[in-house]
Amino acid sequence: MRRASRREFLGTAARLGVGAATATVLPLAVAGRACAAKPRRAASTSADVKTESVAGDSSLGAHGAAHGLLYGCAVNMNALGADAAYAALVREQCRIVVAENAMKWGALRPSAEGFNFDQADALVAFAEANRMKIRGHNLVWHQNNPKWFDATATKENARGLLVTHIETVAGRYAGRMHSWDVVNEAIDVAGGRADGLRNSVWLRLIDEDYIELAFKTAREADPQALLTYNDYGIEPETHAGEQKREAVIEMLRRMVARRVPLDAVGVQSHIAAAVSTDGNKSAASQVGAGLMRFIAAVRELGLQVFVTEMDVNDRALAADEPGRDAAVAAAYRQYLEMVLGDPAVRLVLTWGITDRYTWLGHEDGRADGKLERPLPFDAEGKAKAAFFAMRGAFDQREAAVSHG
Ligand code: 9MR
Repeated sequence: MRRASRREFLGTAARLGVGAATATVLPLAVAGRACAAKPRRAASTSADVKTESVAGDSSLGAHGAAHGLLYGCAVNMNALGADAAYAALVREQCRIVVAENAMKWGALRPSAEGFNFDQADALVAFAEANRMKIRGHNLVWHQNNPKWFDATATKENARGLLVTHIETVAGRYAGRMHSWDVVNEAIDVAGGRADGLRNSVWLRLIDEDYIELAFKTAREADPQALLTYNDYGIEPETHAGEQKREAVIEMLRRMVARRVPLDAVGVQSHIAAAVSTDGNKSAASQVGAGLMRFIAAVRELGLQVFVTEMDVNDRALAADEPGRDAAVAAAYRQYLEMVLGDPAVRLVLTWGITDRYTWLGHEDGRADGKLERPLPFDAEGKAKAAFFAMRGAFDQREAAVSHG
């Protein structure tokens, strides 16, 4: 393809919502062993790339599949029902979907006795109509439990509540789910327990074997779904990150030793882009060798690794959009090139797909009040530099890894 002139490039970049500054990518500091051997490429280098279609064979889903990866995103069910362009974008890009909220207790359990499957069923129907796989998120969590739960759950009835919930929910979709996050975010080292387990409502009411009970019940309810332990904070190359990785891997080892039915570990991957004023500092939450050691340890336990909730928050960056988009794209590329270097990683989901519906900013957003730009598509549904960075990272996954 003929290289576009700069003028053409700028025009195309503007149409696609990609800033011209994507041509200059911030140098990145972090190099895990897996990516150190690979030639570095800019997050989005060629103007020609920007003129390509992003649909069909050019989508994230198609490029992932060509390299042994499933790509998909978390779906906002209110948007799916109300915004046709959003639904079309999810359909165009994703080979797998997960409900951002619709399969949590808070959505499914209006009362202690009752279930409301309206939104969850709608997602399953959407996915099946479009031949997408479906991930369930989640069966057991310390957050998003309904109000009646706090008033009703006791040490006497907690096991029954947990088992009934899992049997009913996982049982309803049995045979149709790619995977289930059975237990979400059970480790909290700061809580001070020797085993690092979070002092959650489930731990308090049942004790630490709630985890085993949940996985066993899920396996019985849906023997085909890949059962997953999902957590955040595993990524950073910090002391807290290392402590979290150690506590999670120790818990996984105990589970495997006790033959708890477990197939995969979800590394949520909510990372941050950061300012790189000195040319080599603080990009991408300082991810690196610690995370790669963790992934290798999970692989050695015979488990798969899923990137389950990726996004790149831009709240530390100055306001200008091209600069933010370039830094976010660089973080995606660096992170994905690194983790996709390990053959245990089979699945990449972003937590949303367009900036329009990102969860980021609801709590501690940008100080300047501007919308964050953490996802591959902007609020108008145009592919950003992050899209091309992701696709480039998928394409760089080595043949030996993707077919191994
Ligand atoms: O994005 C989700 C947001 O809309 C909900 O209000 C919140 C509480 O249920 O959960 C968010 O999703 C979280 C996910 O379920 C677990 N990992 C962290 C995600 C972001 O907070």
